[in-house]
Amino acid sequence: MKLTGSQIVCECLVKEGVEVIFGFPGGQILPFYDTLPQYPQLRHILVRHEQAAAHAADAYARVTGKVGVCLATSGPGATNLVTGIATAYLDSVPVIAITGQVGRSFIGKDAFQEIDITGITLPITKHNYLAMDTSTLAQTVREAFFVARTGRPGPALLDLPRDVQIEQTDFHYPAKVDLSGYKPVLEGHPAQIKRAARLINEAKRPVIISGRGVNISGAYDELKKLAETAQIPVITTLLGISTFPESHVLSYGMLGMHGTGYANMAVNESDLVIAIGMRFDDRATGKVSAFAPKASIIHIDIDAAEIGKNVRVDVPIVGDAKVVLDVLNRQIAAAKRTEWLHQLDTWRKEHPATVIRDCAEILPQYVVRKIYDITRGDAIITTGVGQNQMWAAQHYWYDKPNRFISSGGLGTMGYGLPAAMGAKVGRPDETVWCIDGDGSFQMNIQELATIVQEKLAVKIAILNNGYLGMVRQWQQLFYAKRYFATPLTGPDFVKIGEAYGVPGIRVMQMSEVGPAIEQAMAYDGPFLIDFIVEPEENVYPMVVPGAALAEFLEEPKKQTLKDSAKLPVSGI
Ligand SMILES: Cc1ncc(C[n+]2csc(CCOP(=O)(O)OP(=O)(O)O)c2C)c(N)n1
Ligand SMILES: [Mg+2]
Repeated sequence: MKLTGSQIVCECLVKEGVEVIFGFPGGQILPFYDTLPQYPQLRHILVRHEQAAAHAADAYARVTGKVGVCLATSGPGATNLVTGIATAYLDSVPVIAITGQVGRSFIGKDAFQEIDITGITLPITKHNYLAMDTSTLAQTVREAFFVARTGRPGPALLDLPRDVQIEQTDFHYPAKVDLSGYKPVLEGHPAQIKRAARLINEAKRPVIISGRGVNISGAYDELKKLAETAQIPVITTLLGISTFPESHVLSYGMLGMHGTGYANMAVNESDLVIAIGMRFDDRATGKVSAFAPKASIIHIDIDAAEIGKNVRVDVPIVGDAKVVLDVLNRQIAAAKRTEWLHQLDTWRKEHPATVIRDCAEILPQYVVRKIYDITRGDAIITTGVGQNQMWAAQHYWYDKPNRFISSGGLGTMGYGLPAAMGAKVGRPDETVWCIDGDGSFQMNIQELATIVQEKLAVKIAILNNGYLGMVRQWQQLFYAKRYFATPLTGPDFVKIGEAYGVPGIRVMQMSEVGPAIEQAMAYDGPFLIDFIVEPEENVYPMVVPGAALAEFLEEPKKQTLKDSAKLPVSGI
């Protein structure tokens, strides 16, 4: 059967199980766009900026576990994808980016809208391809998907010259992919697993640090089994949030720069760190030389390159978290560890993380808490970057798997809104809230149009502090309060929403917070709330850059307990 290059790509997408493509057209990808209507099973969602296509595909992939696909034209279309591809790369998200390229005979001639996108994205893709040969195109697409989704997932880019999209050739869907030199290892080494089990069984003060790898591999039950059998406290990284129920008695919240005091103290005092699917990012470790000084470290990760990269590791186990934990759990003895858990509970009482002080102004933490209350902890939360992101991490309690969708590694402002779009497309029956900053929201505000056109009922909470708040916080703490280039005006967000067709309200009183969230939930469609919050509120606790985890700063003002009756018995 002879097909065009465009048809071959579409056939392959269908065979790979793709249902949605987030994209934006242009000249060099037009033959492919002209072919898409022949494949109605491939839903195309027209974004308003290619960056949003990449973020939406990324969030779609995070919530579904499938590969997300984004599509752009050559030149500026392709370069607009770059931030989104980098975001997916740093958070290990399987995304396929398809870009148009100038015709093969024009490559290297600085043709109109020609850019070397494979060169540009080489360091931010797991692999990328310039498809110069139509006869091997099907193999290339199959390979790109295989690379993106297997092992440690990540983005792959496929650059399609215009004439390759048009050229006809025989189509054979390759039966399998066999890449010499790329053989992801799923099963951990039995001897190392045995060593790990012995260390765990002997440990007096063990902690588990759970990362996004647990979400990717779906190792929730296995993690819970390990924690419960051996009575080990579970601490998560930022992207490990939602890998272990936060109302569980063994959950001690997040570690790192804005982690709970007790999580950071536990890591500092522990004699064994069991790190699962996490990569010892500097925001998680604090000062590396002072990280877990009394502990042996077991590191379970699917990517061998992560072992020993940032911290010394005593027992490396390269493999998939679910597979490795399943084997490990069979060698774990039941234990009590009452004393150690009691110690953590004492630290939790001394350094509570759930308190929200009384304040005349609306506190952003309170907004997040109310969203938690009203959604009963059941929503998928996407975030911007900055204080809003940290409050969404700290004050919403994630009991169900994979509900926290945020740009961790790259810290990409502008992620929240397109990510909410992608999440809602991937999980249409779930409630999706985008908790955003006024700065972050303005970075991809144009996607309100996509949300309306596609009828995506996402709920938006802007924590409007009139600042690039996290940067202002650093200026306050480390630059003698010189607030340069951080005070920020915005448009009237409610009017902007209305102009796009998204109803919304502004909230300026504490008493209106709950009713506004209820109103958003009751509305059958997208809804925006502009919360005018205390402008100079800070995120605490905070481990300042370069400090050890145990040296965290706490909220200096006197705290009183608000809504204490609603606090879970345990949890962050
Ligand atoms: C694209 C991008 N540019 C700059 C930054 C640096 N940065 C980190 S947080 C932040 C402030 C974010 O402001 P806002 O979205 O209003 O959130 P807030 O901290 O006020 O909650 C900035 C500028 C970034 N993370 N991403
Ligand atoms: Mg702000």
